[in-house]
Amino acid sequence: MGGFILCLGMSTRSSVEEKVRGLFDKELFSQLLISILVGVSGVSGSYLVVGSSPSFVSTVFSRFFARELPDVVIRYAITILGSLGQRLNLISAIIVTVLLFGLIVFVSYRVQSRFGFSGVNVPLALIGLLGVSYGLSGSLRSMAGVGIVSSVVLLGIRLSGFFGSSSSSPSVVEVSDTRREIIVAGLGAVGASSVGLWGVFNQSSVPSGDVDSETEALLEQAEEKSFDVSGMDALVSGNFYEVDINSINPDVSKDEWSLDVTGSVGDDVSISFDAVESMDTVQRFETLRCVGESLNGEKMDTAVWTGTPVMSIVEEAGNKSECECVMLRAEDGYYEEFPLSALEDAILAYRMNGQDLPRGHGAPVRLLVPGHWGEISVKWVSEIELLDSEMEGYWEERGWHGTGPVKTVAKLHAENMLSDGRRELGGHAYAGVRGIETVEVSVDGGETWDDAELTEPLEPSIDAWRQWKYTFEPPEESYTVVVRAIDGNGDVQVKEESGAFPSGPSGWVSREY
Ligand SMILES: Nc1nc2c(c(=O)[nH]1)N[C@H]1C(S)=C(S)[C@@H](COP(=O)(O)O)O[C@H]1N2
Ligand SMILES: [Mo]
Repeated sequence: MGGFILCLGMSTRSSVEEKVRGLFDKELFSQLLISILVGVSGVSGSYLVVGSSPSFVSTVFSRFFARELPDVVIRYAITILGSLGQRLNLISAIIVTVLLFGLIVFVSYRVQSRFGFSGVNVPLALIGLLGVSYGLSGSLRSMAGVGIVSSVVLLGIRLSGFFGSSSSSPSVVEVSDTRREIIVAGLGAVGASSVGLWGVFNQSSVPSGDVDSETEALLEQAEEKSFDVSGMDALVSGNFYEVDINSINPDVSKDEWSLDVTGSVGDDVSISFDAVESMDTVQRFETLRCVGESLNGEKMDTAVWTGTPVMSIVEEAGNKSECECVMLRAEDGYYEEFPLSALEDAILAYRMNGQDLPRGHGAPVRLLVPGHWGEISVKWVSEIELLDSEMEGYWEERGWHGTGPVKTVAKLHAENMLSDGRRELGGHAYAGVRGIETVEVSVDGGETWDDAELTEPLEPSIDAWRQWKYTFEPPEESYTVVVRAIDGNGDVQVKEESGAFPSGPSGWVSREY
Protein backbone atom coordinates (compact mmCIF):
# COMPACT_ATOMS: atom_id res chain seq x y z
CA MET A 1 0.00 0.00 0.00
CA GLY A 2 2.74 2.37 1.04
CA GLY A 3 4.65 1.48 -2.06
CA PHE A 4 1.64 2.15 -4.19
CA ILE A 5 1.19 5.62 -2.72
CA LEU A 6 4.87 6.31 -3.18
CA CYS A 7 4.60 5.11 -6.73
CA LEU A 8 1.60 7.30 -7.35
CA GLY A 9 3.39 10.25 -5.78
CA MET A 10 6.37 9.72 -7.99
CA SER A 11 4.32 9.33 -11.07
CA THR A 12 2.36 12.53 -10.41
CA ARG A 13 5.56 14.33 -9.64
CA SER A 14 7.17 13.21 -12.83
CA SER A 15 4.08 14.14 -14.81
CA VAL A 16 4.15 17.59 -13.24
CA GLU A 17 7.79 17.75 -14.15
CA GLU A 18 6.91 16.75 -17.66
CA LYS A 19 4.37 19.51 -17.84
CA VAL A 20 6.79 22.08 -16.50
CA ARG A 21 9.44 20.88 -18.93
CA GLY A 22 6.90 21.09 -21.70
CA LEU A 23 6.10 24.61 -20.69
CA PHE A 24 9.77 25.60 -20.56
CA ASP A 25 10.35 24.13 -23.96
CA LYS A 26 7.70 26.32 -25.39
CA GLU A 27 9.50 29.20 -27.03
CA LEU A 28 6.99 31.82 -25.90
CA PHE A 29 7.09 30.89 -22.26
CA SER A 30 10.85 30.81 -22.01
CA GLN A 31 11.13 34.14 -23.83
CA LEU A 32 8.65 35.62 -21.40
CA LEU A 33 10.52 34.29 -18.38
CA ILE A 34 13.89 35.47 -19.70
CA SER A 35 12.38 38.89 -20.46
CA ILE A 36 11.14 39.31 -16.89
CA LEU A 37 14.51 38.22 -15.52
CA VAL A 38 16.32 40.74 -17.73
CA GLY A 39 13.78 43.32 -16.52
CA VAL A 40 14.70 42.56 -12.89
CA SER A 41 18.39 42.91 -13.80
CA GLY A 42 17.82 46.25 -15.52
CA VAL A 43 15.88 47.77 -12.62
CA SER A 44 18.54 46.52 -10.19
CA GLY A 45 21.20 48.08 -12.42
CA SER A 46 19.57 51.48 -12.05
CA TYR A 47 19.40 51.05 -8.27
CA LEU A 48 23.03 49.92 -8.12
CA VAL A 49 24.17 53.17 -9.72
CA VAL A 50 21.83 55.83 -8.32
CA GLY A 51 20.44 54.16 -5.18
CA SER A 52 17.27 55.35 -3.51
CA SER A 53 17.12 58.65 -5.35
CA PRO A 54 14.76 60.48 -7.69
CA SER A 55 16.92 59.18 -10.59
CA PHE A 56 15.96 55.58 -9.83
CA VAL A 57 13.82 54.29 -12.72
CA SER A 58 10.89 53.35 -10.46
CA THR A 59 10.65 56.72 -8.68
CA VAL A 60 8.36 58.18 -11.31
CA PHE A 61 5.82 55.39 -10.78
CA SER A 62 5.97 55.67 -6.99
CA ARG A 63 5.30 59.43 -7.32
CA PHE A 64 2.46 58.69 -9.69
CA PHE A 65 0.86 56.32 -7.19
CA ALA A 66 1.22 58.84 -4.36
CA ARG A 67 -0.57 61.45 -6.48
CA GLU A 68 -3.16 59.43 -8.33
CA LEU A 69 -4.29 56.60 -6.05
CA PRO A 70 -7.84 57.01 -4.66
CA ASP A 71 -8.19 59.01 -1.42
CA VAL A 72 -9.27 56.02 0.67
CA VAL A 73 -6.19 54.03 -0.33
CA ILE A 74 -3.86 56.88 0.62
CA ARG A 75 -5.72 57.57 3.87
CA TYR A 76 -5.52 53.88 4.79
CA ALA A 77 -1.84 53.81 3.88
CA ILE A 78 -0.99 56.83 6.00
CA THR A 79 -3.09 56.14 9.11
CA ILE A 80 -2.99 52.36 9.29
CA LEU A 81 -0.04 51.08 7.32
CA GLY A 82 2.35 53.95 8.07
CA SER A 83 5.76 53.31 6.55
CA LEU A 84 4.60 49.88 5.39
CA GLY A 85 2.35 51.77 2.97
CA GLN A 86 5.41 53.46 1.54
CA ARG A 87 7.18 50.14 1.14
CA LEU A 88 4.16 48.67 -0.67
CA ASN A 89 4.13 51.73 -2.91
CA LEU A 90 7.80 51.21 -3.77
CA ILE A 91 7.32 47.49 -4.42
CA SER A 92 4.39 48.20 -6.75
CA ALA A 93 6.45 50.83 -8.56
CA ILE A 94 9.32 48.36 -8.99
CA ILE A 95 6.97 45.64 -10.29
CA VAL A 96 5.53 48.02 -12.87
CA THR A 97 9.04 48.96 -14.02
CA VAL A 98 10.15 45.32 -14.22
CA LEU A 99 7.07 44.50 -16.31
CA LEU A 100 7.73 47.45 -18.60
CA PHE A 101 11.39 46.46 -19.09
CA GLY A 102 10.34 42.84 -19.53
CA LEU A 103 7.87 43.85 -22.23
CA ILE A 104 10.64 45.62 -24.16
CA VAL A 105 12.89 42.55 -24.03
CA PHE A 106 9.99 40.27 -24.94
CA VAL A 107 9.11 42.37 -27.98
CA SER A 108 12.74 42.19 -29.10
CA TYR A 109 12.59 38.38 -28.89
CA ARG A 110 9.38 38.31 -30.86
CA VAL A 111 10.89 40.50 -33.56
CA GLN A 112 13.84 38.12 -33.76
CA SER A 113 11.60 35.05 -33.99
CA ARG A 114 9.40 36.71 -36.56
CA PHE A 115 12.16 37.85 -38.91
CA GLY A 116 14.67 35.15 -38.14
CA PHE A 117 17.67 37.46 -37.56
CA SER A 118 19.54 35.57 -34.92
CA GLY A 119 20.97 37.89 -32.31
CA VAL A 120 19.06 40.97 -33.39
CA ASN A 121 17.14 40.89 -30.11
CA VAL A 122 20.15 42.05 -28.07
CA PRO A 123 20.67 45.46 -29.71
CA LEU A 124 16.92 45.93 -30.08
CA ALA A 125 16.27 45.24 -26.41
CA LEU A 126 19.16 47.47 -25.33
CA ILE A 127 18.01 50.41 -27.43
CA GLY A 128 14.54 50.05 -25.96
CA LEU A 129 15.79 49.71 -22.38
CA LEU A 130 18.15 52.67 -22.66
CA GLY A 131 15.49 54.90 -24.20
CA VAL A 132 12.80 54.02 -21.69
CA SER A 133 15.07 54.24 -18.66
CA TYR A 134 16.28 57.66 -19.71
CA GLY A 135 12.70 58.71 -20.31
CA LEU A 136 11.63 57.53 -16.84
CA SER A 137 14.57 58.86 -14.86
CA GLY A 138 15.95 61.73 -16.93
CA SER A 139 19.32 60.58 -15.67
CA LEU A 140 22.24 59.36 -17.77
CA ARG A 141 23.75 57.55 -14.76
CA SER A 142 20.54 55.68 -14.11
CA MET A 143 20.31 54.80 -17.81
CA ALA A 144 23.91 53.57 -17.77
CA GLY A 145 23.15 51.32 -14.79
CA VAL A 146 20.24 49.74 -16.63
CA GLY A 147 22.31 49.43 -19.82
CA ILE A 148 25.39 47.85 -18.27
CA VAL A 149 23.65 45.24 -16.15
CA SER A 150 21.06 44.23 -18.73
CA SER A 151 23.62 44.03 -21.54
CA VAL A 152 25.85 41.76 -19.44
CA VAL A 153 22.86 39.50 -18.81
CA LEU A 154 21.63 39.61 -22.43
CA LEU A 155 25.09 38.83 -23.78
CA GLY A 156 25.49 36.03 -21.24
CA ILE A 157 22.26 34.51 -22.48
CA ARG A 158 23.43 34.82 -26.09
CA LEU A 159 26.85 33.26 -25.38
CA SER A 160 25.38 30.40 -23.35
CA GLY A 161 23.49 29.54 -26.54
CA PHE A 162 26.69 29.51 -28.69
CA PHE A 163 28.93 27.50 -26.43
CA GLY A 164 26.28 25.00 -25.50
CA SER A 165 25.58 23.70 -29.03
CA SER A 166 27.22 20.28 -28.86
CA SER A 167 24.51 18.16 -30.40
CA SER A 168 23.64 18.27 -34.08
CA SER A 169 19.99 17.47 -33.58
CA PRO A 170 18.23 20.85 -33.87
CA SER A 171 15.44 20.06 -31.42
CA VAL A 172 17.82 18.90 -28.69
CA VAL A 173 20.03 21.95 -29.16
CA GLU A 174 17.03 24.21 -28.91
CA VAL A 175 15.79 22.63 -25.71
CA SER A 176 19.09 22.59 -23.86
CA ASP A 177 19.99 26.09 -25.07
CA THR A 178 16.74 27.46 -23.79
CA ARG A 179 17.29 25.99 -20.35
CA ARG A 180 20.82 27.29 -20.24
CA GLU A 181 19.57 30.72 -21.27
CA ILE A 182 17.00 30.74 -18.52
CA ILE A 183 19.63 29.76 -15.98
CA VAL A 184 21.96 32.53 -17.12
CA ALA A 185 19.15 35.09 -17.06
CA GLY A 186 18.11 33.86 -13.62
CA LEU A 187 21.64 34.09 -12.24
CA GLY A 188 22.01 37.60 -13.66
CA ALA A 189 18.72 38.72 -12.13
CA VAL A 190 19.41 37.19 -8.73
CA GLY A 191 22.94 38.59 -8.67
CA ALA A 192 22.01 42.12 -9.66
CA SER A 193 18.92 42.33 -7.47
CA SER A 194 20.66 40.95 -4.39
CA VAL A 195 23.41 43.56 -4.65
CA GLY A 196 20.62 46.13 -5.11
CA LEU A 197 18.75 44.86 -2.05
CA TRP A 198 21.95 44.97 -0.04
CA GLY A 199 22.07 48.67 -0.97
CA VAL A 200 18.46 49.17 0.20
CA PHE A 201 19.16 47.70 3.62
CA ASN A 202 22.38 49.59 4.07
CA GLN A 203 20.96 53.01 3.32
CA SER A 204 22.05 55.42 5.96
CA SER A 205 20.20 58.60 6.77
CA VAL A 206 22.78 59.64 9.32
CA PRO A 207 22.93 63.39 9.76
CA SER A 208 26.20 64.99 8.76
CA GLY A 209 28.30 67.90 9.93
CA ASP A 210 29.64 68.82 13.36
CA VAL A 211 27.35 69.92 16.15
CA ASP A 212 28.08 73.57 16.94
CA SER A 213 28.71 74.56 20.56
CA GLU A 214 25.53 76.62 20.85
CA THR A 215 23.42 73.60 19.96
CA GLU A 216 25.53 71.43 22.22
CA ALA A 217 24.40 73.59 25.14
CA LEU A 218 20.73 73.32 24.17
CA LEU A 219 20.95 69.55 23.82
CA GLU A 220 22.53 69.40 27.28
CA GLN A 221 19.75 71.55 28.67
CA ALA A 222 17.15 69.14 27.25
CA GLU A 223 18.96 66.18 28.73
CA GLU A 224 19.12 67.77 32.17
CA LYS A 225 15.44 68.74 32.11
CA SER A 226 14.27 65.30 30.92
CA PHE A 227 12.78 63.01 33.58
CA ASP A 228 14.67 59.86 34.37
CA VAL A 229 11.73 57.56 33.71
CA SER A 230 12.45 54.36 31.86
CA GLY A 231 10.42 53.66 28.75
CA MET A 232 9.95 57.33 27.90
CA ASP A 233 11.57 59.29 25.07
CA ALA A 234 13.76 62.22 26.25
CA LEU A 235 12.78 65.86 25.66
CA VAL A 236 14.83 65.82 22.45
CA SER A 237 13.71 62.77 20.51
CA GLY A 238 16.27 60.06 19.85
CA ASN A 239 14.40 58.89 16.79
CA PHE A 240 12.34 61.62 15.13
CA TYR A 241 9.31 60.27 13.21
CA GLU A 242 9.10 60.74 9.45
CA VAL A 243 5.86 61.20 7.53
CA ASP A 244 5.67 62.11 3.86
CA ILE A 245 4.11 61.04 0.60
CA ASN A 246 7.36 59.58 -0.76
CA SER A 247 8.81 56.11 -0.86
CA ILE A 248 11.88 57.73 -2.42
CA ASN A 249 12.70 61.14 -1.00
CA PRO A 250 13.96 64.10 -3.02
CA ASP A 251 17.74 64.39 -3.05
CA VAL A 252 18.50 68.09 -3.36
CA SER A 253 21.96 69.55 -2.74
CA LYS A 254 22.48 72.94 -1.15
CA ASP A 255 23.79 74.25 -4.49
CA GLU A 256 20.78 73.05 -6.44
CA TRP A 257 18.24 74.32 -3.94
CA SER A 258 16.40 77.62 -4.21
CA LEU A 259 13.15 79.03 -2.90
CA ASP A 260 10.89 81.14 -5.12
CA VAL A 261 8.30 83.57 -3.83
CA THR A 262 5.69 83.97 -6.58
CA GLY A 263 2.04 84.82 -7.27
CA SER A 264 0.45 87.99 -5.89
CA VAL A 265 3.69 89.75 -5.03
CA GLY A 266 5.34 93.01 -5.99
CA ASP A 267 8.42 91.24 -7.34
CA ASP A 268 9.20 87.56 -7.68
CA VAL A 269 12.04 86.65 -5.39
CA SER A 270 14.37 83.67 -5.68
CA ILE A 271 16.68 82.90 -2.82
CA SER A 272 19.67 80.53 -2.61
CA PHE A 273 20.80 78.30 0.25
CA ASP A 274 23.78 80.55 0.96
CA ALA A 275 21.48 83.55 1.18
CA VAL A 276 19.17 81.76 3.63
CA GLU A 277 22.12 80.75 5.75
CA SER A 278 23.48 84.30 5.87
CA MET A 279 20.19 85.80 7.08
CA ASP A 280 19.16 86.25 10.74
CA THR A 281 19.56 83.00 12.64
CA VAL A 282 16.91 81.56 14.92
CA GLN A 283 17.58 78.52 17.03
CA ARG A 284 14.87 76.91 19.16
CA PHE A 285 13.16 73.76 20.35
CA GLU A 286 10.11 72.82 18.37
CA THR A 287 7.72 69.87 18.47
CA LEU A 288 6.02 68.36 15.42
CA ARG A 289 2.95 66.16 15.51
CA CYS A 290 1.20 64.42 12.61
CA VAL A 291 -2.56 64.82 12.25
CA GLY A 292 -2.75 61.21 11.00
CA GLU A 293 -1.36 59.60 14.16
CA SER A 294 -3.39 57.71 16.74
CA LEU A 295 -4.28 59.36 20.07
CA ASN A 296 -1.45 57.72 22.01
CA GLY A 297 0.73 57.30 18.91
CA GLU A 298 4.43 57.90 18.29
CA LYS A 299 4.29 60.55 15.56
CA MET A 300 5.10 63.45 17.85
CA ASP A 301 8.71 64.49 18.38
CA THR A 302 10.95 67.38 19.32
CA ALA A 303 14.29 68.67 18.06
CA VAL A 304 16.46 71.77 18.18
CA TRP A 305 16.09 73.54 14.84
CA THR A 306 18.23 76.26 13.30
CA GLY A 307 16.86 78.49 10.57
CA THR A 308 15.75 81.95 9.56
CA PRO A 309 12.36 83.69 9.80
CA VAL A 310 10.48 83.08 6.54
CA MET A 311 8.42 86.30 6.71
CA SER A 312 11.38 88.53 5.90
CA ILE A 313 11.64 86.76 2.54
CA VAL A 314 7.91 87.10 1.88
CA GLU A 315 8.10 90.79 2.79
CA GLU A 316 10.98 91.26 0.38
CA ALA A 317 8.69 90.06 -2.42
CA GLY A 318 5.80 92.23 -1.21
CA ASN A 319 2.47 90.72 -0.18
CA LYS A 320 -0.47 91.48 -2.49
CA SER A 321 -2.53 88.40 -1.67
CA GLU A 322 -6.28 89.07 -1.62
CA CYS A 323 -7.12 86.02 0.48
CA GLU A 324 -4.10 86.55 2.75
CA CYS A 325 -3.29 82.93 1.99
CA VAL A 326 -0.35 81.00 0.57
CA MET A 327 0.41 77.78 -1.28
CA LEU A 328 3.70 76.12 -0.35
CA ARG A 329 5.23 73.70 -2.84
CA ALA A 330 8.03 71.18 -2.52
CA GLU A 331 10.47 69.14 -4.60
CA ASP A 332 8.40 65.96 -4.13
CA GLY A 333 5.30 67.52 -5.70
CA TYR A 334 3.70 68.06 -2.28
CA TYR A 335 1.68 71.25 -1.78
CA GLU A 336 -0.20 72.75 1.16
CA GLU A 337 -2.34 75.89 1.39
CA PHE A 338 -2.98 77.89 4.56
CA PRO A 339 -3.39 81.45 5.88
CA LEU A 340 -0.37 83.72 5.49
CA SER A 341 -0.65 84.55 9.20
CA ALA A 342 0.59 81.03 10.03
CA LEU A 343 3.98 82.04 8.61
CA GLU A 344 4.31 84.87 11.18
CA ASP A 345 6.60 82.87 13.48
CA ALA A 346 7.61 80.18 10.99
CA ILE A 347 11.22 79.51 10.09
CA LEU A 348 13.06 78.02 7.15
CA ALA A 349 15.14 75.41 8.96
CA TYR A 350 18.40 74.01 7.61
CA ARG A 351 19.85 72.40 10.73
CA MET A 352 18.34 69.83 13.09
CA ASN A 353 19.95 69.15 16.47
CA GLY A 354 22.97 71.12 15.30
CA GLN A 355 23.66 69.09 12.18
CA ASP A 356 22.70 69.49 8.52
CA LEU A 357 19.01 68.75 8.07
CA PRO A 358 18.79 65.03 7.17
CA ARG A 359 17.37 64.12 3.77
CA GLY A 360 14.32 62.42 5.30
CA HIS A 361 13.41 65.61 7.16
CA GLY A 362 13.52 67.83 4.07
CA ALA A 363 17.16 68.65 3.26
CA PRO A 364 18.48 71.11 2.54
CA VAL A 365 15.69 73.43 3.77
CA ARG A 366 12.24 72.86 5.25
CA LEU A 367 9.53 75.02 6.71
CA LEU A 368 8.58 74.78 10.41
CA VAL A 369 5.25 76.29 11.38
CA PRO A 370 4.82 76.55 15.16
CA GLY A 371 1.65 75.23 16.75
CA HIS A 372 0.15 73.66 13.62
CA TRP A 373 -0.17 70.02 12.60
CA GLY A 374 3.03 68.81 10.94
CA GLU A 375 1.56 68.67 7.47
CA ILE A 376 2.14 72.36 6.71
CA SER A 377 5.76 72.20 7.88
CA VAL A 378 6.70 71.57 4.26
CA LYS A 379 9.93 69.63 3.70
CA TRP A 380 12.18 70.15 0.63
CA VAL A 381 10.30 73.45 0.24
CA SER A 382 10.78 75.11 -3.16
CA GLU A 383 8.05 77.71 -3.63
CA ILE A 384 5.84 80.08 -1.69
CA GLU A 385 2.99 81.29 -3.86
CA LEU A 386 0.84 84.14 -2.56
CA LEU A 387 -2.71 83.40 -3.67
CA ASP A 388 -5.74 85.58 -4.41
CA SER A 389 -8.27 82.91 -3.57
CA GLU A 390 -8.18 79.84 -1.38
CA MET A 391 -7.27 76.42 -2.78
CA GLU A 392 -6.87 72.93 -1.38
CA GLY A 393 -3.59 71.29 -0.45
CA TYR A 394 -2.53 67.68 -1.01
CA TRP A 395 -4.22 66.36 2.14
CA GLU A 396 -7.27 68.62 2.00
CA GLU A 397 -8.01 67.34 -1.52
CA ARG A 398 -8.13 63.93 0.16
CA GLY A 399 -10.57 64.99 2.86
CA TRP A 400 -8.23 65.88 5.74
CA HIS A 401 -8.42 69.10 7.78
CA GLY A 402 -4.86 69.29 9.00
CA THR A 403 -3.63 72.81 8.31
CA GLY A 404 -4.83 74.27 11.60
CA PRO A 405 -3.52 74.33 15.19
CA VAL A 406 -2.79 71.04 16.96
CA LYS A 407 -5.17 69.55 19.50
CA THR A 408 -4.05 69.30 23.12
CA VAL A 409 -2.81 65.86 24.14
CA ALA A 410 -1.21 64.03 27.07
CA LYS A 411 0.21 60.63 26.16
CA LEU A 412 0.94 57.66 28.39
CA HIS A 413 4.07 55.86 27.26
CA ALA A 414 5.93 54.80 30.42
CA GLU A 415 4.46 52.34 32.94
CA ASN A 416 6.93 51.14 35.56
CA MET A 417 6.73 49.20 38.80
CA LEU A 418 9.19 50.74 41.26
CA SER A 419 11.15 48.55 43.66
CA ASP A 420 9.13 49.90 46.62
CA GLY A 421 5.92 48.62 45.04
CA ARG A 422 4.69 51.98 43.80
CA ARG A 423 3.70 52.53 40.19
CA GLU A 424 5.29 55.21 38.04
CA LEU A 425 3.61 56.54 34.90
CA GLY A 426 4.90 59.05 32.39
CA GLY A 427 4.52 60.56 28.96
CA HIS A 428 4.62 63.72 26.89
CA ALA A 429 2.05 66.48 26.73
CA TYR A 430 1.73 68.99 23.90
CA ALA A 431 -0.61 71.84 23.03
CA GLY A 432 1.32 73.77 20.36
CA VAL A 433 1.78 77.49 21.02
CA ARG A 434 -0.86 77.40 23.78
CA GLY A 435 1.63 75.50 25.90
CA ILE A 436 0.92 72.90 28.58
CA GLU A 437 -0.27 74.30 31.93
CA THR A 438 -1.09 71.10 33.83
CA VAL A 439 -1.33 67.36 33.29
CA GLU A 440 -3.88 65.59 35.48
CA VAL A 441 -3.95 61.90 36.29
CA SER A 442 -6.89 59.89 37.62
CA VAL A 443 -6.39 56.38 39.00
CA ASP A 444 -10.10 55.79 39.60
CA GLY A 445 -11.36 55.99 36.03
CA GLY A 446 -11.91 59.78 36.07
CA GLU A 447 -13.68 60.26 39.44
CA THR A 448 -10.86 62.21 41.07
CA TRP A 449 -7.83 63.94 39.58
CA ASP A 450 -4.35 64.74 40.78
CA ASP A 451 -1.66 66.94 39.18
CA ALA A 452 1.30 65.18 37.61
CA GLU A 453 4.82 66.55 37.85
CA LEU A 454 5.96 68.48 34.75
CA THR A 455 9.41 69.13 33.27
CA GLU A 456 10.68 72.72 33.15
CA PRO A 457 9.86 74.35 29.78
CA LEU A 458 12.58 74.06 27.14
CA GLU A 459 14.17 77.39 26.23
CA PRO A 460 14.12 79.05 23.82
CA SER A 461 10.85 77.75 22.46
CA ILE A 462 7.34 78.89 21.58
CA ASP A 463 6.09 75.44 20.66
CA ALA A 464 7.53 72.53 22.60
CA TRP A 465 6.12 69.60 24.53
CA ARG A 466 6.69 68.80 28.20
CA GLN A 467 7.12 65.49 29.97
CA TRP A 468 4.86 64.52 32.88
CA LYS A 469 5.31 61.82 35.50
CA TYR A 470 3.12 60.51 38.31
CA THR A 471 3.88 58.04 41.07
CA PHE A 472 1.25 56.36 43.28
CA GLU A 473 0.42 53.37 45.48
CA PRO A 474 -1.53 51.01 43.22
CA PRO A 475 -4.84 49.79 44.68
CA GLU A 476 -5.23 46.06 45.42
CA GLU A 477 -8.02 45.50 42.93
CA SER A 478 -7.97 46.47 39.26
CA TYR A 479 -8.21 50.17 38.44
CA THR A 480 -8.33 52.51 35.48
CA VAL A 481 -5.85 55.30 34.84
CA VAL A 482 -6.92 58.33 32.78
CA VAL A 483 -4.63 61.18 31.70
CA ARG A 484 -5.58 64.62 30.41
CA ALA A 485 -3.79 67.90 29.77
CA ILE A 486 -4.84 71.49 30.35
CA ASP A 487 -3.40 74.03 27.93
CA GLY A 488 -2.07 77.55 28.55
CA ASN A 489 -5.54 79.03 27.92
CA GLY A 490 -6.96 76.90 30.74
CA ASP A 491 -8.82 74.62 28.30
CA VAL A 492 -9.03 70.93 29.16
CA GLN A 493 -8.09 68.40 26.49
CA VAL A 494 -11.22 67.38 24.56
CA LYS A 495 -12.81 64.28 26.14
CA GLU A 496 -14.95 63.19 23.21
CA GLU A 497 -13.18 60.44 21.29
CA SER A 498 -12.44 60.64 17.57
CA GLY A 499 -10.06 58.93 15.18
CA ALA A 500 -7.29 60.73 13.29
CA PHE A 501 -9.38 61.38 10.19
CA PRO A 502 -10.13 64.10 9.29
CA SER A 503 -8.84 66.60 11.87
CA GLY A 504 -6.60 64.70 14.28
CA PRO A 505 -7.35 62.28 17.13
CA SER A 506 -9.12 63.42 20.29
CA GLY A 507 -10.11 61.86 23.62
CA TRP A 508 -8.34 61.03 26.89
CA VAL A 509 -5.73 58.28 27.02
CA SER A 510 -6.76 55.64 29.55
CA ARG A 511 -5.48 52.25 30.62
CA GLU A 512 -6.83 49.46 32.81
CA TYR A 513 -4.57 47.72 35.33
N1 LIG B 1 7.43 68.04 0.93
C1 LIG B 1 6.73 67.43 1.91
N2 LIG B 1 6.65 68.00 3.11
C2 LIG B 1 5.97 67.40 4.12
C3 LIG B 1 5.30 66.18 3.90
C4 LIG B 1 5.39 65.59 2.61
O1 LIG B 1 4.84 64.52 2.33
N3 LIG B 1 6.13 66.24 1.65
N4 LIG B 1 4.61 65.60 4.95
C5 LIG B 1 4.13 66.49 6.01
C6 LIG B 1 3.61 65.79 7.18
S1 LIG B 1 2.09 65.06 7.00
C7 LIG B 1 4.22 65.83 8.41
S2 LIG B 1 3.48 65.22 9.80
C8 LIG B 1 5.58 66.42 8.55
C9 LIG B 1 6.51 65.43 9.19
O2 LIG B 1 7.81 65.92 9.26
P1 LIG B 1 8.99 64.91 9.61
O3 LIG B 1 8.95 63.81 8.60
O4 LIG B 1 10.25 65.71 9.58
O5 LIG B 1 8.69 64.39 10.99
O6 LIG B 1 6.12 66.81 7.31
C10 LIG B 1 5.21 67.48 6.45
N5 LIG B 1 5.92 68.01 5.34
MO1 LIG C 1 1.36 64.57 9.02
